[in-house]
Amino acid sequence: MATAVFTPKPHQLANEEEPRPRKNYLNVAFTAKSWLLTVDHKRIAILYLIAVTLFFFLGGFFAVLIRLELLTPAGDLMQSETYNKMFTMHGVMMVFFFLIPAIPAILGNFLIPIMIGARDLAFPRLNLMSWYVYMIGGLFTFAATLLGGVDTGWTFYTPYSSTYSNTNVVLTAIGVFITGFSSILTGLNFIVTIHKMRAPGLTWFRLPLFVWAHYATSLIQILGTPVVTAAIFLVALERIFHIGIFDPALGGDPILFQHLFWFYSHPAVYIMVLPAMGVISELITCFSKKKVFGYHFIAFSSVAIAVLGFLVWGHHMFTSGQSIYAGMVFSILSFLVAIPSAIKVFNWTATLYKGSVSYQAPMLYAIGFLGLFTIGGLTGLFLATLAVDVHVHDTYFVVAHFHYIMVGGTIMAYLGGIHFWWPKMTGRLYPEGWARFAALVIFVGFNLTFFPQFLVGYLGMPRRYHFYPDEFQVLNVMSTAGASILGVGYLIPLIYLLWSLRYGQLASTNPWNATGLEWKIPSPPPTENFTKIPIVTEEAYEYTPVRPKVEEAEIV
Ligand code: HEM
Ligand SMILES: [Cu+2]
Repeated sequence: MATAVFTPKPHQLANEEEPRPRKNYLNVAFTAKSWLLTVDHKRIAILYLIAVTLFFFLGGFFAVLIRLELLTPAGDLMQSETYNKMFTMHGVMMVFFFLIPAIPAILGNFLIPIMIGARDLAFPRLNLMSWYVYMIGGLFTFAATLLGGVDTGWTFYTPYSSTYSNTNVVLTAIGVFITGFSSILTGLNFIVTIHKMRAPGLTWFRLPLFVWAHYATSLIQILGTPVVTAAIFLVALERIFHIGIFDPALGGDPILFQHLFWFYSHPAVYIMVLPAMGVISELITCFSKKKVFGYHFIAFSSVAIAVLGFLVWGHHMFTSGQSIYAGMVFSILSFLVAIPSAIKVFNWTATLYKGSVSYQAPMLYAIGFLGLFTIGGLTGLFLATLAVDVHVHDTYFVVAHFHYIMVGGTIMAYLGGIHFWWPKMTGRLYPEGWARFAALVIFVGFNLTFFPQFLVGYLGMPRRYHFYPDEFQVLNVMSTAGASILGVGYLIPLIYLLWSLRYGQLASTNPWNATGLEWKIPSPPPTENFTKIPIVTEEAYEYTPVRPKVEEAEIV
């Protein structure tokens, strides 16, 4: 099963003949110290991979409990207070400890220096520090979980979070606060690296689109994250010292929190999805063997999203009592932010057109992304429509919308990217048959879980309740069944990827026959990436067109 797809083609044999360098970044040293004090961006990426995977399955564990509770209309599995903690810890783990770091800190860290022909990031020690900061933040939040959890929702809305909740709000807030710095430091590192360390000849418009997407993401990380960290810090301050910031009784304003929170957290949704878009650009071109359609449009749309994303936060507050005129402006601006995303979807689709498309596992994830992200984005427009949002705000319709984008979009791209670069990162091929099977299971499980939530939300089921009227049960049972399939779908790659570390076929330098500097150095790369810094002479994605040659031959 696995071998069929990877039968080396003649041009790959040339690579196979290259002697495998004895020393690479993985086998250069084996001690725990050599890992925990490493400043190699590739090793730091692996540290993130391990930590982020743990948080993903921890967040997933809470999701399982939520879906089990919602199997029946009665709140029979847990108390409502416990249920509130379940969805809060699910959201906090998934957003702050999985979705935000996943692609930038793992794939971005590993690939950006290599893609731009550099030996490391601009500040390698800062990079290691980011990981420690992330881990310390994670430990605080994990401690809050062990000590009984937190129940405010991942949005920490005041005055509940600042005044009334008697759960571990401060500990969780400190965890999220600390982790914010890790994100800011990573963004800073990427921006300086991309500006300063590109190889000779690698102009801005020769950069892989993955790098453009991370550049735009980094802008949001350094401009937006400080705002949410400050807001969460203020919640903690008010709880501890009773300073009146959000509590009206003390002269504060609870809605102020929502402004501060969403000023970051709407752009933050693009921290989660822009890197995913970068991955998709790489996958679609490689598996269509075609130059990307509209390179400049895709590159600039990333930056446009980063800028416009800062102007729409009020669409989360249509029902908060904000002025109707503010609502109208935020509504129009929200429609605008959809345009650059749509441009990307059109360009990816146009790249597929007349490409020689092959359907290996990473491409299956990319195609899944296209469909699911489109549904997520279009339903975002429903929500951006003032009148519609008044009806579906805080219903399962919203839950379905953001899961289509965050799980259907970001996680699909993340898994596609992990499979695509797995041979580069580990030097081993994963079993292709199993990978395709898992991609299919995940796609089916995902849709069965979240599509019914659009319907049940539209019918009026509110989010964040542990019981519901009987008439919603059928749709909820479908959702729980889907979640079980999805859960199995996520476990399969975990198993075969670990298996491949030992038993997988050895990977050649360029198993996908892809362009890009990362495919010109050995798998796995040596610590210094490049023995000689490359000189770049061509545009990105110079795939030799396959079709036209055949046609010419036919004409002759
Ligand atoms: C086409 C672009 C998008 C538009 C117009 C849009 C619009 C909206 C609107 C209006 C809401 C508020 C709904 C409500 O609370 O009543 C919302 C919620 C949400 N959206 Fe989007 N969205 C878009 C893209 C995204 C993306 C890319 C992500 C994530 C990667 C995302 C994640 C979320 C989340 C997490 C929430 C819910 C927050 C909460 O209350 O917990 N959205 N979206
Ligand atoms: Cu938003």
